[in-house]
Amino acid sequence: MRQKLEQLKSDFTSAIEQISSEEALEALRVEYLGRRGKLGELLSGLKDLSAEDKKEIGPFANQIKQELEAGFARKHAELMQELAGEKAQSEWIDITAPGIEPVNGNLHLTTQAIQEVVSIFNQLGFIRVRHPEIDWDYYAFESLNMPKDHAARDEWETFFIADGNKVMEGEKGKVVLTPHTSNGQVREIEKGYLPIRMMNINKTYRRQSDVTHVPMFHQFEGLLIDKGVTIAQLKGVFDFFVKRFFGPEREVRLRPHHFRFTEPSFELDISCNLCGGSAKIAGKKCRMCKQGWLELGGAGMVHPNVLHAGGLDPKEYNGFAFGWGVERTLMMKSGMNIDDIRILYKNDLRFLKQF
Ligand code: FA5
Repeated sequence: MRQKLEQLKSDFTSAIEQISSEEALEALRVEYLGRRGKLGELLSGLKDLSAEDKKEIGPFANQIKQELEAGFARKHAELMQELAGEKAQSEWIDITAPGIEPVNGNLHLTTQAIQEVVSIFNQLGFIRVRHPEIDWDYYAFESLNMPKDHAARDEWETFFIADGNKVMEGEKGKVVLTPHTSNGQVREIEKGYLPIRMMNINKTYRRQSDVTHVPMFHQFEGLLIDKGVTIAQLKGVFDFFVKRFFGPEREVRLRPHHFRFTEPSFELDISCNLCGGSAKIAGKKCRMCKQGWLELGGAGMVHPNVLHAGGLDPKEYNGFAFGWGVERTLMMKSGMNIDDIRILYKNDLRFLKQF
């Protein structure tokens, strides 16, 4: 029995040396130490020994068992360590290496300008609203004191929607792509909340395309209606905006003009940022402004007929309104150096990525 046990141990010791995987080790464990393993089989012969032999072989058999178990545990630990070493090699990552930067988009210049305009006018209590971008003739023209067939409408070079009334129910004339955001004026008054400090910003459309015009552009329309509103307040609002948007050095001027929906009316020009107000670049006429100033928008005191159209009594309420082009305004920001408005919508990433 003693010899058999010693033989078993030596077989186990040489077998375990050949083992190189966890699975093979487990198989060896089952073969020797399992319930029906070689050691168990040998020990089942103990019962046939004499009491004296049992006394001697019993502890020896126990010692062999412990040695096999210890050998198994040692090999197991060895294998685990090898495995961890291999993993460390194959799955190594350098956590200090710089990451891969995700491709980031950025807001279009026009959107950035709109956000800035909104935040400046917010400080004066003007709240952004949205009125339709496709609207009836009534709001775009008629309610603004421009009766049907009036010559003033020609200036707006408007796109009309063929059969527009088939898609928009209503009795307010033809359907147009709004040529200006002034369609929001009577719509805002009709809401019935007074006083009004509206900032309507939207896309607008006209049949025009050259260095200072695009067929689709944006306007921001301010409307203030209250009691006892003055032109001085309108000028104050412009000064506030211009200083914040363009900086303190830039010059603006109000020029008398004529709009059917304001009386008196003005246009607002800014000293051209491209030629520095000199009207010349390298001895040639500035192709952006041609005269040192660029028109940014129109303004004036709301015409009594417009107040009437919205259901207000002009003897009680008055106000001012203004509508500026967003693209022109952003182009005139210092340092912009954009000499053709159409570049904004050419989808040229080399240009757009700069902002
Ligand atoms: C108007 O559209 C008036 N509704 C403005 C107004 C509002 C006057 C409220 C009084 C009271 P005007 O047609 O001048 O006015 O256009 C205003 C501004 O929109 C222009 O000064 C210019 O900055 C911009 N704009 C007009 N047409 C285009 C265009 N095709 N492309 C880019 N910007 C344009």
